[in-house]
Amino acid sequence: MASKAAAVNEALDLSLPLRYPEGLVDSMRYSLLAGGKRVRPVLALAACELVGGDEAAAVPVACAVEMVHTMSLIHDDLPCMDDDGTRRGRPTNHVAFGVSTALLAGDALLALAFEHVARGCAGVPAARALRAVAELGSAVGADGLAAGLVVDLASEGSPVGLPTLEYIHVHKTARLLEASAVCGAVVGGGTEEEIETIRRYARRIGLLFQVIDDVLDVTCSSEQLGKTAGKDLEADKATYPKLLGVDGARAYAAELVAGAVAELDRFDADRAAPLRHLARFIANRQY
Ligand code: GRG
Repeated sequence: MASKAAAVNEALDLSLPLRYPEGLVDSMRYSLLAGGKRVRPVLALAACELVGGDEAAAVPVACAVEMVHTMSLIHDDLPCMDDDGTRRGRPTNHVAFGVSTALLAGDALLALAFEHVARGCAGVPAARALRAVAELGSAVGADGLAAGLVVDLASEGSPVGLPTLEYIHVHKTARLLEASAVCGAVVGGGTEEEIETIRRYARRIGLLFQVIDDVLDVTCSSEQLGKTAGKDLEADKATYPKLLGVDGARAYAAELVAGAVAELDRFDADRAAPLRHLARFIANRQY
């Protein structure tokens, strides 16, 4: 995982050289290269290898999912959204560069993601590259991130039950993790059955990711999480620990990780080891 994340960091750096207009590109690089766990790109690379593909074929989609993720973080932190001052332990993009530049940096990263897949997948059969583009688009738009955030914002301050909470997290968080794995498997040449199995695995770890995020929000300090002090309390937001209790949320997380790992049983055990490990990494992460 560490070596995959290092390869992704290098590819991301190369994907966006500093150029005119420096103000915009600097702001894009500031957030894109700010660290982060690189879970989504690692998922894309590991899924590609799981279906027998060459890791190099998945590097463009791995970079693209991180670009989309970075865009979503920049936009999510804006004053009109979550209004966060800190991200990954440093000032948020709009604090460092101003709101207009941050908005445009997010937009430009979203566009770059698709451009990067279209240009970088030259060695991949066109039908596979097109399918990856469609998968990624669907994960970001009105059936994905944007939908999840709209429902999230609309439900602030009103009581939210488990089905709405699940809708929010499937769309805001799990869809992009799912698309990351599916795009990796698609460009790697997976069969339909393999792609759908990987989709089910990724959907579970996507939800797991959010359940753990919610648990960490109540069990870790804001400093440990690199968040603005006080923001993590967000009294009016529904979370899994609030609806299920911390122990209930942990039990749900255990169920999700077991289900995700079970999906991998149909694959060669050695090849599936990175994705098994990734599921456990997400379940056990402390930040
Ligand atoms: C503009 C079309 C369009 C969509 C964007 C802003 C937005 C709509 C959605 C918000 C999505 C969002 C920020 C969800 C939270 C996902 C999440 C759990 C983020 C934290 O991910 P980590 O822990 O972060 O992987 P690092 O820093 O490690 O990369």
